[in-house]
Amino acid sequence: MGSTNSTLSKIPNVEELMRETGFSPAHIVRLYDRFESLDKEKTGHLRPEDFGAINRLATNPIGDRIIGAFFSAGQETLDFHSFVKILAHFRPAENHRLRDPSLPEPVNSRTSKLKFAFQLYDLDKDGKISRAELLQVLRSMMETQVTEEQLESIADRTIQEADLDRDDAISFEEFRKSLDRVNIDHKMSIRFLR
Ligand SMILES: [Ca+2]
Ligand SMILES: [Ca+2]
Repeated sequence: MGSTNSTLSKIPNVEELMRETGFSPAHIVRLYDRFESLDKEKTGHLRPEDFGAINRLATNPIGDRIIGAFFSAGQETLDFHSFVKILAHFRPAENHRLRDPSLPEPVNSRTSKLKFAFQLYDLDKDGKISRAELLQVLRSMMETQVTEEQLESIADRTIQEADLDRDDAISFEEFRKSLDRVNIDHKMSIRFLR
């Protein structure tokens, strides 16, 4: 294990990483241990298969899509810095902290979290969640507990409630507004950070 400082000293540009992500030294060390345990071949990089070892993802119905979100198009491996930056999306937002407006929006802001969640639904990446996409995600999340008819009615109701411009799809703005009263940290079912 080693002390916090000896682990931190192994990570290049660790100060910058903490500043960018808002993670504490103790957090970074925990994530580093996590990364190392997933990186079985000790290459310093993770591949999508390595995420299969995360039980909560393996059993999450949209686990594959969440894993896909870690890898941008054409990217096959992930280094520690990218790993931490993506996980920073799930760090609870500090709503009341005063922020320097000249700095870029923190990665764990509500907007970033919502964007991350939105792309899990927007399967064809056209910037809108269609009824078919919503149905597909709902189907994979609820599996056998509900009938197809119930699923369709849930999808219809969700779209009706969120679809302000009546184009039968949910844009990012509509998605954001419909979730305004919901705690997004609670909504995101990805808890492998804790
Ligand atoms: Ca779409
Ligand atoms: Ca719409």
